[in-house]
Amino acid sequence: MKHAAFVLLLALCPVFAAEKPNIIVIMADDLGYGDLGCYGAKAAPTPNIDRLAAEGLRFTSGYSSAATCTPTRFSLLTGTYAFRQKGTGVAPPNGPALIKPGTETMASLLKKAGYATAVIGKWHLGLGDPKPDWNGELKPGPLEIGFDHCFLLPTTNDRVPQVHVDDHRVRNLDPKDPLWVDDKAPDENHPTGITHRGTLRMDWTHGHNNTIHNGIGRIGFYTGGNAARFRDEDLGDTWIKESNQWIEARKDAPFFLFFSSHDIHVPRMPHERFQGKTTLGFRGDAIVEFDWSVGEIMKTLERLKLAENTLIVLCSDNGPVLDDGYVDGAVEKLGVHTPAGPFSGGKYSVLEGGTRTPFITWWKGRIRPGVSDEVVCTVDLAASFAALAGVALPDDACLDSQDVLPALLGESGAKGRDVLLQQDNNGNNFGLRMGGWKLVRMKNKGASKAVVTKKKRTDAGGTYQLYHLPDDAAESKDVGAEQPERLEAMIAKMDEIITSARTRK
Ligand code: NG6
Ligand code: CA
Repeated sequence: MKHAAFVLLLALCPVFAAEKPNIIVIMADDLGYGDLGCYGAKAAPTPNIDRLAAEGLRFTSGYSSAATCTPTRFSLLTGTYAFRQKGTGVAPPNGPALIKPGTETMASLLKKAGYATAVIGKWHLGLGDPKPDWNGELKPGPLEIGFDHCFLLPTTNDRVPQVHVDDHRVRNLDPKDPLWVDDKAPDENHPTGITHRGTLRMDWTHGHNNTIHNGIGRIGFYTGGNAARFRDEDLGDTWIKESNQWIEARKDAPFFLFFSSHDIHVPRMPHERFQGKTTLGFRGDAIVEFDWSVGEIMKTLERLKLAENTLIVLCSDNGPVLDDGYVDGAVEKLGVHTPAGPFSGGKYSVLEGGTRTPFITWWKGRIRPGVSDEVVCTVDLAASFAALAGVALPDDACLDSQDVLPALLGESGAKGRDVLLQQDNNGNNFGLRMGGWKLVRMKNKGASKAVVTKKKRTDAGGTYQLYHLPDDAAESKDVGAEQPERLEAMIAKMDEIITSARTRK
C-alpha cells in the first residue's frame, strides 16, 4: 500500500522524479521571431521546425538573454547573466576562454547526473588562457567546463580561422603548415578584402575586409593550416554528420547535445543545394538549411527510437539582422518578410526584436502540443535541466537561472518568469519586462539601432522609456510620462537586478 502511494506520488510529480531524458539544445544564430513558418513567415519554408512546433510547445515569449552571441551563450551555459562578468561581449578570434574552469555549467551539472555531454558547432566563448594555442592544445575550453566532447567552429564564421576544433586540437592540422592567427596582417603583401576586393565572391559593407578565405573577407588575419580549412558551404553537413555519429554512439545512456548552428549568421553561404531556395537571398536559404539540420536531428532520434525519451529545446542566440557586414541580398530581397515579426529592433538591441526569438520545446508523448505565452529565457535552461535531471544546484552557481521546467514542459498552470532582464552586447543598455510592461534603459545612446527594418530608426530617445506591450508590441509609444509610479518602480527593479550579485534566490 505504501509502495502504491509512492508510485502514485511519483506519477503525479514527474518533474521531481529525475526522468533523465536525453536533452538537445538546438541554437540558431541571429534567427528572428518572424523568420519561421510556425511564427508566421511565408517566404522561407521551414517544414521540419513547423512540425517540431506542431508536435511540441511553441513559445510566444521565449527570449535569448542578450542581443548578441557571446553573452547569450555565456549565460546559457553558466546560468549567470553575462553583464556580471566584464569582457563577455562579442569575442575576437584570439580571445581567451571566457568561462573559467571550475565554473558550474549546464554541461557539468548534467555530467554529474550521468549524462554524456557534447557541443557541436559554433562556440564563440574563447579558447585557451591567455589566448588560443592554435598549433598545440586548445585549452581551457568546453572540455574543462563539463563537456566530454566538442567539435567547434571556434568563433563566428565571419572571424578567422575557418578550421574545426576537435576536443583539444585543430582537426587535420599539418604541423608542417602551422596556423597563425592575429589581429594584424603578417606582412604588407598579405591579400585582404581591401587589397583584393575585386576577387571576392561576396563583397563586404563594413568590416570583414581582412584575410580572405573561400573568396570571402573575414574579421582578423591568418595564414597556414590549409589542410584544416573548411568550405563555408559544408558547415551544416559536417555538423549534422558529427552530431548523428555522436548521438548514435550514446543512444543507450542519457546524453546532452548542444547543437550550435551557424545559420543564419554572416557570411551566409549555405550549401549549394539550398542556394536559391527562397526569394530572400542567402539569408532565407540559410533558414532553409537550418530547418534541414533540425529535420536531420529529428530523423536520427526517430530512427534510434529516442523521440519519446528526448527533450529538444530550439532557440536563437539573438534577434535578426539584415546587413551585418556583407552584400548578400538580405536587404534588397526582403520584400514583405518581417524577420523580427511585430517587434522593433533586432540584433544588438534591447527592444523586443533583439531578444524575443523563436523558442520551441518538444518531447514526444511528454509535452502536450500547443502554444505557450509564458515568459522563458535561455538563461533559465541550466537550472531547469538540473531540475529535470535531479541535480541540486550549488548555491554559488547559476546565479540568474530560474527553474521554469514546468513551463517548458507545458504543465497545466505552470508559470514562467514574472521579471525578465534583457541586455545588449556589453550591458550598456538593458530591457526589463514585467508582465505586459517593458522598461528600456539607453545609457549608450544610439547603440541599439533598429537594423531589421529598411527605415533607420534609433531607439535612443532618452535614457528611460516605458512601453505597454499588449497594445504596443513595436515599442513605439513611450508612456513613461503617463505612468510615473510604474516607471519609478521598474527603474528600481532594474537597478536592483543589475547592482545585486544574483537574482536566483
Ligand atoms: C560585429 C560584427 C558583425 C558580427 C557581430 C557578432 C562588424 C562591423 N560587425 O562586430 O558582423 O560578427 O560582431 O555577431 O565587424 S554574433 O552573433 O556572433 O554576436
Ligand atoms: Ca548571433
